[in-house]
Amino acid sequence: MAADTVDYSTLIPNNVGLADDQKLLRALEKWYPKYLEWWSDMGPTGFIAETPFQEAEIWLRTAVSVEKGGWAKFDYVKMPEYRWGILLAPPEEGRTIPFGEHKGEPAWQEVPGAYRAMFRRLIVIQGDTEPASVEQQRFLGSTAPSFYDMRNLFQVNVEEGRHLWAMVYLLQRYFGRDGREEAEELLRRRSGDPDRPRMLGAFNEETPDWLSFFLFTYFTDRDGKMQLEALAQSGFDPLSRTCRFMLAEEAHHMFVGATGVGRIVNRTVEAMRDAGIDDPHDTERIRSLGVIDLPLILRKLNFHFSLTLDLFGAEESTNAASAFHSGVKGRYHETSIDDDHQLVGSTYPVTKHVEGEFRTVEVPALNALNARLRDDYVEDCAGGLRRWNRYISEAGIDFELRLPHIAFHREVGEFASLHVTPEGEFLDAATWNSRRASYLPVEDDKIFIEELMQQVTTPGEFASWIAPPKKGIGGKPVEFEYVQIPGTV
Ligand code: BYC
Ligand code: FE
Ligand code: FE
Repeated sequence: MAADTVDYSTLIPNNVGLADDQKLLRALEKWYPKYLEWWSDMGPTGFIAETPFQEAEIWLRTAVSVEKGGWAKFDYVKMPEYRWGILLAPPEEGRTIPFGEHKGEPAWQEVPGAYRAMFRRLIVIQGDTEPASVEQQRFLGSTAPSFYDMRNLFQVNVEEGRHLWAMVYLLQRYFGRDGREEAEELLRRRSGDPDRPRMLGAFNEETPDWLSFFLFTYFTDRDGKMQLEALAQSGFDPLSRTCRFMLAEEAHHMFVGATGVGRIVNRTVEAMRDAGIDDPHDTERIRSLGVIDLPLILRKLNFHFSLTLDLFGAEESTNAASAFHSGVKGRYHETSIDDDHQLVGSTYPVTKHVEGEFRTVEVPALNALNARLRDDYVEDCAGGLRRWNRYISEAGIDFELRLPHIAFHREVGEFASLHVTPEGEFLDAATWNSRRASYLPVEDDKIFIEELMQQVTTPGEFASWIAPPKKGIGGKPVEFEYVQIPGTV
């Protein structure tokens, strides 16, 4: 079968020839019911009170091909019946390893023994984040601002589920018994559970409301994009192809975040203008309009951005150096970088703190790969902010959404436990803490948002705090019934 056609004849749609690999097929079919059990325990829940919400029909896209353009098909689907498939981007003929000490050698079709532990760890970490995000978002349906948004949430959720499948395929196909055990563990850990937490910090935090959800998909899914781009460079070809296909889905997740925050900002400035309010800090009056004040959006942004920076690991890392040197994990846009792709003996500028100030220090480039990917990430974040700020300035309001300094509110790496303001000023702990409420969301903000966010389930209608999107999705208009509740049709 051609690599770009997907086989739907097996329980698990795939373009990896599962039908011809009975052992693997059996392992995956054994894992499937456990996955479904996890989905029903930890997936979207309670989004329609008093009805069997698992029966709701959602207008979802399913990947049916791996060709660029036209890879997805839209239809009504009950989420538990979603066809989670195993899809790899088509192989690149004659692909060679693009970086590291094996640069120029043919890409590996099997895992080299010497790098097995490294690959296994990175694949498990990648796999762990996917179900974690579904767990974090599981209660959001019950406060969805519209059916359009609820559908987008569920689209993100089923695709994060598929991303878990993608990693589980690699584990079961290439890592034998260890891989099968890891695949089970991926279903056992739980976001925020003190006894068996998810592996990375940000994935144990709550995503309690829709502003958080949109900031998460804008900032944290974008870490996903950067990490997948780096893994897509890998010398291990099946990993590379898997990640390349995941990136096609990832783009929609960030679209949901970028447009979601943009629509919130839009609605706020529109309501302020209509009420004749110029001062973005006139909190009480702005909130009484049923919209979210811009300073609160900024505090939430500060939180999600700083938490996501921690996901890049320590600025200087020997793990990252080994992964690159061995051909396991590359850089963002590796093949378009103009250098020797080996980095032995070259340096990279890293911001560090030295005696209460920031200094740029040249460090060995191999050790600075986490810092470099983070720098690329920060640059990639800028586009959305430019657009959001344009909405604000066009409404004649004097306010700017800005990314906080990279050292603000960090728990991993060079800046962990420092007390730095969003503007990058060093403070002592007491002063920083006394000003915390102007940097990060506080209890009062949480209560306000919680009260504000009430579910809206009339097709085409939107909650007071968010503007409708410019257009609908999957070929349908904004007022389309993206979610059909059983018993109502
Ligand atoms: N929390 O040498 P270092 C996504 C640990 S998001 C807790 O700097 P390294 C998605 C680290 O594990 C993308 N622990 O580490 C988004 C290490 O521990 P051990 C997910 C942390 O390996 C939204 C120690 O600290 N994919 O897909 O260079 C929705 C030393 O650190 C954290 C990946 O991350 C943390 N934040 O860098 C759904 C790709 N940071 O092993 C999905 C795979 C570090 O010494 N992972 N530690 O005990 C990696 O590439 C790397 O593991 C990391 C860390 C970049 C995460
Ligand atoms: Fe993902
Ligand atoms: Fe994602």
